Amino acid sequence: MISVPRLYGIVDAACFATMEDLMVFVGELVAGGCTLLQYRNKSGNARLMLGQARELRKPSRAKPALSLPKGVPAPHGLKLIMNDRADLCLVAEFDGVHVGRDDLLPESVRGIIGPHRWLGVSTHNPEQIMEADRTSADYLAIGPVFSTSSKARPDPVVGLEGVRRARQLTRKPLVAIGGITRENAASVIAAGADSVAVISDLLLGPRKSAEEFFRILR
Ligand code: TZP
Ligand code: MG
Repeated sequence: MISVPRLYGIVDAACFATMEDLMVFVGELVAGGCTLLQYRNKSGNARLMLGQARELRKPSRAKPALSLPKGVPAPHGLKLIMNDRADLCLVAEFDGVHVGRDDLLPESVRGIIGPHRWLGVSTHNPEQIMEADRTSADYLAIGPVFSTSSKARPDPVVGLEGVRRARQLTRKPLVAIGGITRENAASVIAAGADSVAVISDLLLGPRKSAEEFFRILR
């Protein structure tokens, strides 16, 4: 079973005017203690996604001296998860993939990324949690916990009750997402989530924000 850090930062390309802005944001998050990041780009432009993903992978590109078995990703200080796209995860040498209802099925993704990379699956209700629990997903996401303006056509809000119910239905690491801030994050963890995935509340002062999330969720 994997261990997911309390804060899972989401880097949504739509939030940045330039690649430099995006990279500065990521650098700040890492300085604030973030070790798990998801790259999310809903533009539909695969070339752009791959270019940005490769840039993201660069700073911690150092490979270990020992040779690893085939399919075992090199250990990087920062775990990078690709949203939606298993193919781009492999080409950009990311550490995992996160998929939802409109993407390849979890087992199809597993077939592409192999047994070692992380696979995350979005869920929005008890049926989806039970279904995803039976897959080889390494962690499940539940949400939106609160209302969010960061996602187009979000599913209905599940609230803290939705997190509690999810916790009862799976032993896999549970990542809560949607409208989570430093104000409400402790209540989300108290409801049974292992980690909070955040877009908006990291954008203004990412380093300070990440540090505060870690302090609050210790
Ligand atoms: N999936 C469910 S809610 C959401 C995603 C990608 C957006 C989360 O962003 P924010 O700004 O932290 O509410
Ligand atoms: Mg998706």
